[in-house]
Amino acid sequence: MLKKILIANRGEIAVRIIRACREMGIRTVAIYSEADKTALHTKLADEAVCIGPAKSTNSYLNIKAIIEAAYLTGCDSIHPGFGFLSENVKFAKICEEIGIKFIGPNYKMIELMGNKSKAKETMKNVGVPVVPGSDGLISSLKEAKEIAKSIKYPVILKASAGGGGKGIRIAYSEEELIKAYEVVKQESLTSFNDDSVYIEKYIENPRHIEIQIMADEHGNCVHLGERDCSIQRKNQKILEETPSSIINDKIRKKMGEIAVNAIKKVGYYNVGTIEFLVDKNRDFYFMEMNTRVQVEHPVTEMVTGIDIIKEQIKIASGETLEFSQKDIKITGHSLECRVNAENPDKNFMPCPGKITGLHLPGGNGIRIDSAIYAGYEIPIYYDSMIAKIIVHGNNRQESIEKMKSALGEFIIEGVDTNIDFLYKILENENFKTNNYTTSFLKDEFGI
Ligand code: MV4
Repeated sequence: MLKKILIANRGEIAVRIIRACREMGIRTVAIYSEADKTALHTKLADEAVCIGPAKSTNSYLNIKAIIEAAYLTGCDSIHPGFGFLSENVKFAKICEEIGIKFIGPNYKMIELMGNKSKAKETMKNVGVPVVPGSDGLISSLKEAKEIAKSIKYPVILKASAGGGGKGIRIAYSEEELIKAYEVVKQESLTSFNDDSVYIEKYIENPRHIEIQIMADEHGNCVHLGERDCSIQRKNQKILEETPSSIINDKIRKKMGEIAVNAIKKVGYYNVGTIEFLVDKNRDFYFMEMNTRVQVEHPVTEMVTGIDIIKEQIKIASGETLEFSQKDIKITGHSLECRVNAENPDKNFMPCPGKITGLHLPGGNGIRIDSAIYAGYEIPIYYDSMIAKIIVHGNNRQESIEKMKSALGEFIIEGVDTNIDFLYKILENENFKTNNYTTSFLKDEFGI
């Protein structure tokens, strides 16, 4: 079993990992920037090392400083959390080269799945349904036009180095395709120094359904059901739930089996998420694979009873999975809402500042993952998410009631938040009747 883990992250996920380690009797080392001297993760860890100034590129993205901190404190492993260096190939590779265990997949898997076109090709070759489109990258506008003609408009152009909504453009006609092609290539070159692009049939108003997988380093793999993450604003998830009401047991079994089979065939290990687009006919297609633990992992924990962070650590310790697919049972329904320090009335402008008053909700089946406390100064340098409310009920209706109760009880003074906006989503008729797609916020709230 790993003995001392450096958590190469901050905020609620760093606290979440420290708590899991504490329960497992594993010592923890936090890293913090100068802006996080008073942060909760810095206080909760057994040791804490300041690794640089506030700016992420000089701290939480500073590979050299983080590796040095791990080395100097005698850590045998590093947990990257999500964001920051969690999908950084160079970081994972250096960990392997110097013998510090990266708690996640092999760096080659991170590299493969980070190349969206190669990821799609790989998944197709191991039996995962993919959206019709180009066979790999497109080399010219001429080729894009020909493929668009055969798959019919609308089409979507995607940067291979993109992901999570960056470097994509939709075209409803050849005229729009000509413009979109140039824009995506230029944008991708600027953002990722790589202008490789591929093209797909555009699926109108899909649902975003993702499958949580977990594999040990001995070839065993299970899936932990799906998460519906369709409620997003500018490709930022706001609310996630499981199970998804548009997925019946037959589709769930098929998606899970396809995902597990693919993972086994590519030789992936640790946790990962395979994202699918589900169209109105309930057909599903591979979208992307995330090679890290996700923000929304707690909803899966609530319905399966499996601690995903602990399992990551056990897998990285070389342990074999203690359960097989038949042991995985989905019980009840879970919802997560992301509470952000932002002002929805000012185009969701981030709103950092000092928390002058705080009361966190509680109750049966109500969990708060956060790193805030009364008097805490939310720094301006990082992500605006300050807490996740996760609820677990016997069914979707009860989960919605619990979430509304928790949102109503959540008191935070000194900063603006999106709590009232989240409440409006839960009261929305189309949300309540599960009649929503990825265009929900645009259709219902015009954003
Ligand atoms: C798509 C799509 C429709 N058809 N691909 C968004 C970011 C990245 N995950 C890929 N995305 C999409 N790819 C095809 N062929 C629609 C989206 C999309 C989306 C997908 C899931 C959740 C939210 C979204 C918001 C905008 C676009």
